[in-house]
Amino acid sequence: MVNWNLMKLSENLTTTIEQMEADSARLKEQACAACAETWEDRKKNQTPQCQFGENGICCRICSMGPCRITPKASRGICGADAHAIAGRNYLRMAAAGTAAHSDHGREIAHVLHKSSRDGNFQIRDEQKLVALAHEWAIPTEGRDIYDIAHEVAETGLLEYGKPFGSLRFLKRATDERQKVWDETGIAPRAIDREIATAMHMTNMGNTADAEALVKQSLRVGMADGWGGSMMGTEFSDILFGTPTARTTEGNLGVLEREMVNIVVHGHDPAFSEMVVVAAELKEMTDYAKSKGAKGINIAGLCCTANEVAMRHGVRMAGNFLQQENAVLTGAVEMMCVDVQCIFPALGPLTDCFHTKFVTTSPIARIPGSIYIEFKTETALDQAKDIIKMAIDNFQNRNPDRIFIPDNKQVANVGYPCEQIIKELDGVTNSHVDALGSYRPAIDCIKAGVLRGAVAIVGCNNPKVRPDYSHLEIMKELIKNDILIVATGCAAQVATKSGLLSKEAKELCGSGLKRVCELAGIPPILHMGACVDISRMMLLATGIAKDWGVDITQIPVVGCAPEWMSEKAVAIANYVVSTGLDVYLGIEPQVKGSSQMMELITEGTRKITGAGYIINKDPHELVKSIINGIEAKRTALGI
Ligand code: XCC
Ligand code: SF4
Repeated sequence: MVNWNLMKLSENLTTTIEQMEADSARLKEQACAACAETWEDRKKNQTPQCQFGENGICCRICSMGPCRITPKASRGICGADAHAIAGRNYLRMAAAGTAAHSDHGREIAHVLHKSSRDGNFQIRDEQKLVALAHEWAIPTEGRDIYDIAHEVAETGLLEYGKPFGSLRFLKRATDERQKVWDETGIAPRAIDREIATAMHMTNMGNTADAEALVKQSLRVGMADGWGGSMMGTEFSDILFGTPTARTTEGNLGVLEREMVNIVVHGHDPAFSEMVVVAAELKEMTDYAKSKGAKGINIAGLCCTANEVAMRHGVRMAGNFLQQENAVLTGAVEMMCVDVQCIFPALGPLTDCFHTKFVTTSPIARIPGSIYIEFKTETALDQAKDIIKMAIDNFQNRNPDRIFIPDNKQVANVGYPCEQIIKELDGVTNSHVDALGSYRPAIDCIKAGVLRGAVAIVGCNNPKVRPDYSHLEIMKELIKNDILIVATGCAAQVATKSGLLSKEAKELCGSGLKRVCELAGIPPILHMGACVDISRMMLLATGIAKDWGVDITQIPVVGCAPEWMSEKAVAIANYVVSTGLDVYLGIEPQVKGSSQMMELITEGTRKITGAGYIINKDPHELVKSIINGIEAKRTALGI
């Protein structure tokens, strides 16, 4: 376990957006000095952006096209109208997002299937494994734990392609939800089946009905949230341990001038876990010292950061739009990536610096990188080789080209459902029966001490002022006694600003502040990576069950202020399917179709009881979130 000398909280409780931007501006000078371009340059070159794409009304599904909808051409050559085209594009985004998350889940399932007592990957959470085996009616009595693990993994893998039935995890939902999913026909079958169906439906000459396309978007999203993502989370916990609360730090200030800096970036924890383990070996630190460094500093980026922070306390260098900044410090010996959210720009960018760029997955092959295909059987040795390569690169730093911003903040991370329940036990002693339930939180909500909870998730996006929307919304919500759970790059914004520290309670309304004090938690609970939004679905389900009301009734909603990835479209669809409203700060690319806009904001309410609320202005958006939560409270009579 990493044991950092954690910094004292800065005088100002939070690192402001202006301070973050000042760091970026200074790093931009580093880029200029190295003749390197960054996303800011490319964004300029892409402006103004194509309005056909922006509005979702360009179709290139067949080679009669591309067809674009204009005032003089209301239909493509085949006759598809704006609604069909925007709807098909939207469904394809949801399907691609589901494919990404679910394939990540599948990779972890394969790692679990290869786990062994004397191999590279072992079982760290036997309890969770056995519980899942029971849930899936897999025998455990008198069996070796690895036999159980392999059967659980195989059963999980079959969820991807089984010919009959719906997904096993759906049974975890409330009875009310299961009924809704069955009756409306959005209960997902095999995961791959839903992705294939989405691709088939959107193939030339198939579905042109926007409502049917939206319905399949919900269904394929469900295959992600209650399928592939949930499996990714469960199996990662079994293999690497269910995260627990721990203290770490975040922002570029975690990079160390005197140490070999290795940044792990991407999503799949199987690989980054190995790098973290290998970096702690004495032979590795000795080797680093022999090369003049004080040691090895592993830092995370994007969701990989969340994964290793929650399980090891590894410090977080930042989120999505900060990936180039990490290289621009001139102090990163190696950027080591697995899958998803990796800028191809890292190839040419690392060429301008001494940084070695290592890709490890056949899913993410990027020109300008050193490709070392990660294999379960040889994982630890490969991790050691990679770390040695980084250490050897330490001497190639250009001391005149190093700038590491000072800014970093303390972050309390690691709040999966299990941990949240544990912390809640501290809130009230009045309930003898409160142990192991969400009832203390429900009581706080009923009493009005907490008004509700918001799950803030997703990326940052140059379509808006990056990180600003996140920050404004987070600050306003906690001020209004609304607890936040966060994942992905949203959680990293909270990290960078200091909002994940326990001292951030000072920025809360009096109710939330009291809850934070009693439970010893920060006002924003870090639940992990993007796949861990499945944890949030279980959290909302648990609250609804303990409350005894429908999930659509509880004052809990989702919010993605700056989303950009197709994965976010899949997520938004399963959150809505689960019965929770989703507040978006970036418009889905369907504006060219009035039907699609109506369907995603209102139409889905008739199917799942929830929908999107979209507003690009963060101050307006947060107002509507608060109003939405208060409306749910009023409807419940609290
Ligand atoms: Fe990627 Fe997951 Fe988005 Fe961040 S938040 S930019 S998807 S790393 Ni999920
Ligand atoms: Fe044009 Fe229809 Fe082909 Fe799309 S499917 S490119 S609208 S002809």
